[in-house]
Amino acid sequence: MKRVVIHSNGDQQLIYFPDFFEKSALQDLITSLNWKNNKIQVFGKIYDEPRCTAWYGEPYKYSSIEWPAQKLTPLLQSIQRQVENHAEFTFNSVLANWYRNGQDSMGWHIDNEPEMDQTCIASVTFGQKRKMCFRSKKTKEKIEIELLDRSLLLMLNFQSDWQHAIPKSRRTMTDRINLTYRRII
Ligand SMILES: O=C(O)CCC(=O)C(=O)O
Ligand SMILES: [Mn+2]
Repeated sequence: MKRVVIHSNGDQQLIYFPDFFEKSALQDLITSLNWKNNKIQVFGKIYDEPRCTAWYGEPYKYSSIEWPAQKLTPLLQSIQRQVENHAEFTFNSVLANWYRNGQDSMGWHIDNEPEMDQTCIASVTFGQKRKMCFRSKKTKEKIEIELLDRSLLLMLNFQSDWQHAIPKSRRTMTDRINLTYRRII
């Protein structure tokens, strides 16, 4: 299997597998997950979050959104097992993100909530390829990668200095589903 080291600095690593899954699970995930388009508050104003999301696993809270415990679906469990075999790490939760078009996006952030194990976050892509951007707060270094259909990106100890984002695009784009497997402690 093709394995690309995008960034490596001690135990801080970004490892990309462009062709990780044989088959795309895009349509099955669109139809089987419990999608929500949440409202978010930015500087006191309420907006629709620019994507749909679904959380499975341990109960979890981020920004103003509270997710109750919800058992992973059989499809989410089967994808998790394939990822765990490669990552040599076990996960107990997954955030699913559905970008419906080029206007759906995710702003700059770090997945550094205290209850999240930051050793390994595994990010799976099905569907439309999208650009993912990283920037280091310390060195101002930037990394851009194109996340392809059926790919896996492992972020190892990558949540302290580096922020990441999925920018909007003016190109015509169709559905992309991202699954980020995490371990909540
Ligand atoms: O859609 C992606 O690839 C990134 C998702 C992400 O950063 C997150 O869910 O925290
Ligand atoms: Mn993230």
